[in-house]
Amino acid sequence: MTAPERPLLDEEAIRPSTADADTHQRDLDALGERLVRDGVSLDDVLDELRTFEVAVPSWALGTGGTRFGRFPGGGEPRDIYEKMDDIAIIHRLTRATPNVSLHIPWDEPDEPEALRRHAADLGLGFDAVNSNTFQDQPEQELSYKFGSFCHTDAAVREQAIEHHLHVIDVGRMLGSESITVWLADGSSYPGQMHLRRSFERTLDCLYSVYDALPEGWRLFTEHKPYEPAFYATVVQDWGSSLMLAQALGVHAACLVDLGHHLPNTNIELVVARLIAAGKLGGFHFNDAKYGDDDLTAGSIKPFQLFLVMNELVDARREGAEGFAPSYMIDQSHNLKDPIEALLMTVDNLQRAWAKALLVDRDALAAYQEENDVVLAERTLRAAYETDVRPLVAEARRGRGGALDPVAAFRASGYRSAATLVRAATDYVPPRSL
Ligand code: LRH
Ligand code: MN
Repeated sequence: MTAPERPLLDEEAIRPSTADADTHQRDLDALGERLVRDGVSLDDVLDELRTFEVAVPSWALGTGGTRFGRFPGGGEPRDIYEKMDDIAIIHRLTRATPNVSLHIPWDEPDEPEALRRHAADLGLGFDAVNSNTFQDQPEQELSYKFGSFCHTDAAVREQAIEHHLHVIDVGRMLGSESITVWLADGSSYPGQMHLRRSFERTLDCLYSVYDALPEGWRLFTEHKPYEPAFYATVVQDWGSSLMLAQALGVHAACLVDLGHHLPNTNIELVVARLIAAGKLGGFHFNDAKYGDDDLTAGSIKPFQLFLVMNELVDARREGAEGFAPSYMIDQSHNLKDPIEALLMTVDNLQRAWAKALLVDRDALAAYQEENDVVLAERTLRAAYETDVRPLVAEARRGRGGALDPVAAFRASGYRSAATLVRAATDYVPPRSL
């Protein structure tokens, strides 16, 4: 397949004006002085900040929608190759998104090897691949209406296992080393499904997938309280996910989607528990006000995002056993330009991570030991209330990225170029949406 003409990013747009560069340097120097006063080395924080990388989901580059409507913008990617082009722009501007998380069959490549080469040309690789037994595909024999791994019909369970083995196969050809299993399986009415048998059948099927994992691969189980099941979801909460990961074995771990928690759930505590169990496999970063809203990470509850990052930096600093989470985004962009939304997301994640790096952990530990509630809280807040924008901008600039990715993207005219190149033919949504 010949790669179609591609919209290019005007490199000039990334270079900051002299005025912007001067302002940035002044802000950075001022913050640097403040950090030195607190005994923090700017360079050490910058080095640690530059280690933060997050994978972009292949399903978030086109306009998302709800059952009520979808309002596509112009110049949207028409296939997985154009999605990779757009993700390369996000990585060019943020220097923090070198990997893509692919959803199958939504973005299944006809030729995995060709896609792997295209990605490599763009400096991109692949993080976890995602299975899909929450929709029936046109050529599919048996329906997942009443579930997949939890289904009472062994033939349906077998079909779902086959799908997961196929997803692993595609992932292996792309160079991925993990699979995320989110199951929509559940019931919407009391009595509809046996609550223990359905879980046992699910675990039984996962054993078959686990046993098929290639060398070095990991399997992530993703919990979710409801939707599309509205009474009981088989993998409803972190406890159910942990039971599965512990039963499966060392190569299984739990994935935390921030939007998959009932209101007022203390998500940072869930993260701390999974770290303690050595079973924190990774994240789907996003934000939510009510349900699984898939909004821009840090846009609704930035303090909660900081508290989650605080648990991660704390575990990382301590060298917690088996701590190697995969950071991935999972969002749906109904209103914002998908690239701009993802640029904002990466910036918000980098900021939350930077603030967590600034927590004076020795002081905090001492106040916690002494049960000095006020000074313990103030120590955490001091880091959260630090304006880390110059730090995050410098981390990007130091790796050739943009000081302000959204502003650079707008100035680049990439979207209007894409609209022309992609011939205004509306984005062909995955057959399922
Ligand atoms: C389920 C979920 C899951 C993906 C899907 C796109 O709500 O979070 O991670 O498969 O969104
Ligand atoms: Mn998710």
